[in-house]
Amino acid sequence: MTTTAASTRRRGASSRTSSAVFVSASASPKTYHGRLDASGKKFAVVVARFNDLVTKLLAEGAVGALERHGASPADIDVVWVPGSFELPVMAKTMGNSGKYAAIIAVGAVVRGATTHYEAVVSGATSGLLSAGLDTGVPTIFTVLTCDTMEQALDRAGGKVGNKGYEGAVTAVEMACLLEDLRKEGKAK
Ligand code: INI
Repeated sequence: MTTTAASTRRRGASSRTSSAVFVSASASPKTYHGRLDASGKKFAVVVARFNDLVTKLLAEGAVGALERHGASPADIDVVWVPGSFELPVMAKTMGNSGKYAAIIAVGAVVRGATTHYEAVVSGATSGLLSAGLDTGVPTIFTVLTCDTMEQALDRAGGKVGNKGYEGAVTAVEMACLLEDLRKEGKAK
């Protein structure tokens, strides 16, 4: 059988001619997905005490998710700070310790409860983003921003689930993904 560039292309194999390079269609990108294996890794749950009716439930959800995915209780540190505004500095300094695979920042800012809702929300949001970027440690944003306490409770184990649990699963996924990429020298 005669092999032409066209027939080679149809079969998906590589072929080089003077005028064109055909890349093998059988080559596929290497794809990474974060495993959900928290075993052997250390995690920090940094929790705001403000609105602790809500944040206590979120923190319990986060710890439950970490343990459920294999983390040892001894490898989980839960650190309480006064309010959501204080989450970033704690997340950043703990992240810089190099001990943690990920940090889950937990808070609840309720609009009705404050005159400086926007200030607290924007401080926590940009501060936690910077903490993660500066330390390179996944810093998970689990700060509820709600209009009412009822909405917050709905997200802390109520009818909308537990965002603390979800945040911890995100932390495990990111920690595993970075671990795998670092093993191959593809992330620092
Ligand atoms: N902190 C919160 O975590 N949630 C809130 O709803 C809130 N309100 O309503 O004000 C709040 N304020 C405290 C703030 O986070 C700081 O602790 C405080 O401003 C001292 O820096």
